[in-house]
Formats: sequence, structure tokens, C-alpha cells
Amino acid sequence: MSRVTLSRYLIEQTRSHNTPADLRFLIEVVARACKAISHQVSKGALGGVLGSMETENVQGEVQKKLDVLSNEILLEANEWGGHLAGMASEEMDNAYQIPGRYPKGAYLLVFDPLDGSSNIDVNVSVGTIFSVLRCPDRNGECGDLGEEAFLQPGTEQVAAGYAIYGPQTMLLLTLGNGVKGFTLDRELGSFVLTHDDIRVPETTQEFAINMSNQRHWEAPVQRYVGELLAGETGPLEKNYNMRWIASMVADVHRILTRGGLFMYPRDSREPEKPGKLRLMYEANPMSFIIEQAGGAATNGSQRILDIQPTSLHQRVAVFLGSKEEVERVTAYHQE
Ligand code: AHM
Ligand code: MG
Repeated sequence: MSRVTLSRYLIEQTRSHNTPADLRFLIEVVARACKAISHQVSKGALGGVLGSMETENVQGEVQKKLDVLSNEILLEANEWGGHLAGMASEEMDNAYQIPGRYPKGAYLLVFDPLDGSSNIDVNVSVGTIFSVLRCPDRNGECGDLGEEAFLQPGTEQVAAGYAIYGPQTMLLLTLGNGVKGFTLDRELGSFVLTHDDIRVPETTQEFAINMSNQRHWEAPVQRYVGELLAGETGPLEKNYNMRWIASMVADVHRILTRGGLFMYPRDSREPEKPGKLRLMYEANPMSFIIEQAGGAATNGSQRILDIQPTSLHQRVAVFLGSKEEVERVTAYHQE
């Protein structure tokens, strides 16, 4: 059988699910940008791309050179095509306006250009996460886009995905009808469909959390992780394995491959922040993908995709992965 490239997959989606041509174009452009980022990441020290800048992003985090470069690659790739009304990114304080010399389109693109960037310098997998929303004004006359246009719950996403830059570069994508995985064929320069129907097993014996924060967790998480650690003699009556890559893309990718539970709970270090991860460009796209693969995602009290955002860079607690465990830890929050 001939290989199905991303382009072919998208054209077939237009035929079978009426995926609009401009959305198809958008995904292709994002995929092209991810190839360019993958290329830069793979150069490492040879490309002079490792290390930090002297700048901080809006979250007060020191930016890595590759954070900034990846952000520029995504902006440049996406600003001229006429498919977007605006963009927003972890690395920019405010919404990015499409320059006046280009036409505007119907979609909004929100991204974390290089997630897990603390891992770049140690040569561990990182990735790009993206979410696609419709511009509330469907005529494309969004004018100067304010933050409000982006503040839509995750259920409004029309597409989401991530690229993982690991031993292989892969693109995982959902258009709302399942999750597909494409592997970059570097010789041909194209993403090829290699993982057709990705499903997260409902049960699991593997969890991911940064245990060093344990003393700051709230009671339901203390109880739940305590039970996981108690193993087969504890109330859950099975032994659990633990992994923590500190790169959400890599942790989520493992969960999509073999199941598991990912947790980044809120904690008492910074009580005003409900967690570390960002809703719009980390939790929402990942939750959409996980749900489309049969898993679940909550903030402990509600489905992440139902949260009405109030600001572009808002944070959220995250519990996502295999359904049974997400439901258990969510129930502990409700008790
Ligand atoms: P980043 O967007 O600044 O890279 O931060 C997000 C990352 C996630 O990829 C990862 O799950 C988490 O931060 C790791 O946090 P910690 O260093 O607290 O373990
Ligand atoms: Mg990130």
C-alpha cells in the first residue's frame, strides 16, 4: 500500500469530513514550521542554538535561544498565508496581529513553540504544542485582535496537535475525529502516517508527577499518590511504575503510546496560581488530543475542555491520561 503523507490525509479529511481547505492549509503550514524547528533542535551545539537568552517571557521564565527561534519560525510561517486572524504564544505577552499587508483568515492559532525547553541543553525530547480556534468574527474582519477573541473554552478547538522532537520527529494531530500520528521522513521531508488510530488504554499502572513538590500538594493529591506508592498491599491493590520527563510533550506521548496518568497539580508554593501549566496552549490542546484518544483530562474538579478562560496565559492544574485513574483522582478532589 502506498504511504499516506500528511497532505494526503488532510485532503482525504476534506472529502470525508468536510475539513475546510483553509484549515488544511493551516495544518500544513504548522507542520512545515515544525520541520524547521526539528531541524534547528537537531543541530544542537553545532548550530549555536543551545543556552539561554538574557530575556524573560511574560511568565518571568528565562527564555532559551530555541524558545525564541521556534516562536519566530511559527510566526513567520503563519503570518502571510491568509488563513489566520491572529496568533498567541507562550513566548509573547499579547496577541500577535497579522501584519496589515497580508489578508486575514478565519482561524486563531495558539502555541507553545518549544515545550519542555529546560530539557534542550541535556538532549532530551522537547516539542511544539498548538491549538486552533475559530476567530469569533467569521468574516475575518477581526480588526486588531484583543485577548478576548482567544478566550474560548477548549471545546471550541477545531484542531490541536503537537510535534515531538525525539529520536524520531513525530506530529500528533486531531481534527476532532480521533488522533493520528505521523513520523517525519527526513529523506523525503514529509510527515507520513504511521500511527493510525491512537488510543489511550483505560487502565494503567504508570503515573507521572514531579515528586519533589510533594510537600506542597493539596490533600487529595497527597492521598492519591500515597495510594499509588503503597502498591499491591495498599487500597489500589496493584504496583505502579513512575516516569517524569519534565517535558509535557514527551510525557503525554508516552501516555498516548502505552497509557498512564500525567499530573501537574496546583500547590501551595504560589497559591494564587492554579498550577504550573498553561490552559490555552498546553492543557487545552493536550486534553483535546487525550480525549480524542479515549482518555480523560480534568483540573481535579472539572473537565479541562469546559473551563472558560479568563486570560491568555492562565494556569491550570492538570490530571490527564487513562480514564480510570483520572476519574479516581478527580473523585478524591470531590470528596
Ligand atoms: P515550559 O513551557 O516552560 O517548558 O514549562 C512546561 C514544562 C512541561 O513540559 C513539563 O511537564 C513541566 O514544565 C515540568 O515542570 P517541572 O520542571 O516543575 O518538573
Ligand atoms: Mg510549555
